Amino acid sequence: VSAVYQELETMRIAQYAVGLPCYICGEGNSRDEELCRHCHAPLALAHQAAVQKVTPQMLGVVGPAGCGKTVLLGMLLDLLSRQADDLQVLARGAFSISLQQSVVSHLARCEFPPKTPSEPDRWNWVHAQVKAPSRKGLELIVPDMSGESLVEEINHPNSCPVVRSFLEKTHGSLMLIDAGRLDQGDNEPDFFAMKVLSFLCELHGRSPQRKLDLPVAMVFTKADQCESAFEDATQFAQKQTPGLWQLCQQRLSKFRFFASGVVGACAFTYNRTGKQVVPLRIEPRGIVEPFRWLVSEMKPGRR
Ligand SMILES: Nc1nc2c(ncn2[C@@H]2O[C@H](COP(=O)(O)OP(=O)(O)O)[C@@H](O)[C@H]2O)c(=O)[nH]1
Ligand SMILES: [Mg+2]
Ligand SMILES: [Zn+2]
Repeated sequence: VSAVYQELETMRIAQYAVGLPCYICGEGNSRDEELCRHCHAPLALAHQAAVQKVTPQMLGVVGPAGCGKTVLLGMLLDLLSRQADDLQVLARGAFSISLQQSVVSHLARCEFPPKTPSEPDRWNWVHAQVKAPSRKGLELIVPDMSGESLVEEINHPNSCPVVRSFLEKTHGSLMLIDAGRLDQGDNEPDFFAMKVLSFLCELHGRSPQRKLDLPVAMVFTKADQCESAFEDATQFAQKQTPGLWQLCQQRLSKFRFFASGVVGACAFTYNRTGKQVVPLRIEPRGIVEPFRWLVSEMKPGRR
């Protein structure tokens, strides 16, 4: 005969009564928890929001695995936290620095950062204050989500609830599209972007007849591999992502195309795990522009 020990449910209910609602999914948590037990978002977000006057807004960074979300986001934060420019970000909480630190330290060693884990409890989240001439007192929450989780949630609703809870609350989105793949004749990035855009419209309760007013910056990443995206991102979109281009016209009222790249040159090495890409020169281009546009388009205090 084996004994079964079971936690008393009433204990949990007692904890909820004095507990902390998660800032992302709204579920109750005990105060000493670090991550939300329902969606794995850091509870520090809720602690910080509770003592702040300004309600933070959510910015979604979406795209399939490997399209360059982690690198772009880390680089963006690094550029904006150092520059004495009119646009600046200030990390709130130590956890908000991890992403930037990981990306920058890997690039400095001529490596790309490792793949983002698909488990939400291992993602990096950023909570930052943004100083911009176009917006006073903007606080942003940005998770570095994994592409796999986004696909999972789109294909199997509620399999990764944090993706849904978060994207429902977004005030703006950065949609990343791999220009390197498009340039090689692969149309998968076009299909993926269309799928994500339709998902965003559904989440924000838009029927096909009504346009979504959420600003979406479409960024062609790895444009260092195809200069034509840098020359004219809009023309590149019309030519290389005709499906997405059409859908944007029909479903969005605020969108713009951009191109970005973080490296000047790459080399390739081969080892046990296969082909490795080695960044040779770090030359960020077009990283800040999409963000600057989004910040100026995001309306204060909506949703
Ligand atoms: N040439 C080039 N390659 C990039 C760039 N950004 C990312 N990559 C490549 O794309 C891979 C995936 O990037 P990552 O940011 O981890 O993608 P994520 O899965 O969307 O977060 C990296 O390991 C690099 O090989 C870029 O700006 N230029
Ligand atoms: Mg990633
Ligand atoms: Zn939660």
